[in-house]
Amino acid sequence: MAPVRLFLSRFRTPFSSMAQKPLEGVPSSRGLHAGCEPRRLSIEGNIAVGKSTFVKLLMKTYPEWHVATEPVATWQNIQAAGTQKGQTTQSLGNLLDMMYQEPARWSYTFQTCSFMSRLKVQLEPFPEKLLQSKNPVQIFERSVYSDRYIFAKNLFENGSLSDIEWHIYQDWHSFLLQEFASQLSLHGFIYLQATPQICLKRLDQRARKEEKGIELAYLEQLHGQHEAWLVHKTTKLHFDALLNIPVLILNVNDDFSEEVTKQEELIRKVNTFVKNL
Ligand code: UDP
Ligand code: D5M
Ligand code: MG
Repeated sequence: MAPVRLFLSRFRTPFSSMAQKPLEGVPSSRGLHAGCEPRRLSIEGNIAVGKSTFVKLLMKTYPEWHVATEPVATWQNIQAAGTQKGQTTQSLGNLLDMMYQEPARWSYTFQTCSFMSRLKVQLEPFPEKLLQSKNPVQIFERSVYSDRYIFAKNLFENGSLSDIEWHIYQDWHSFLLQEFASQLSLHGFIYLQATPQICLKRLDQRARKEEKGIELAYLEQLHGQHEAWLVHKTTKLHFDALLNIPVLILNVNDDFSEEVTKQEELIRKVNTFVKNL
């Protein structure tokens, strides 16, 4: 429990019909979409709000979409550089755990790692199935933007990143995103919104061992960051391309993991949102 308190110190288908042809009726020429350029969306939301569960629902409903899940397993098992295929891999440690145990020591390192892994995922060439698709859609679980405007910003504000770390972080983050701007563009965000209390309940239920010291106050901070960025739009952003990206806000306080009616309601909203991008 104790180490996570450091984070707080400075603060101050069921849809068989939908699964067949989910985007039927989409006009074939709508701006850049025009049936060829993939629409790229990121699913955003607090820890344990249900992003991975939601992504599974999307995969079931839209098997032709391409989904990139968050590389948590990579962070839990950092491999030594140069480990070749077929050789015994050398694990250097569980960086997710290290960050939660000693935030002031490992938060900056974690940011370099999470950013690099997200950047690589977002830069990967479009998979063949997407190129073949009439209405291609690519989904990411979080993005290089939530890394900065949710986590890194929050870690700075709660004292886990020093002034100099935050400065250096922002410098390379801005530089790299400008360099790769054309390949990183997103067309929409889907924000899964729930109270921090619901997230804590789901976090306890998931019981990921690295997260057992997370307290409600940390989820409240992250909730505030999401609301400021995606709802109230008060977060200062540094990329023009981010300013006008549409945001679909889905309230997921009610359980949707088993509830077919709730799932149908969410998918209907996603369908309308994607059609209009
Ligand atoms: N979960 C739930 N009801 C929901 C959504 C999720 O009980 O409506 C559970 C899910 O089964 C998991 C936990 O909440 O045990 C966290 O969900 P997930 O891993 O999808 O959250 P993420 O961290 O990816 O947002
Ligand atoms: O997020 C996976 C876990 O990783 C969760 O404990 C939050 C943490 N995470 C993800 N990105 C970051 C950054 N950039 N900094 C700090 N912590 C991060 P989940 O919500 O469970 O899918
Ligand atoms: Mg997840």
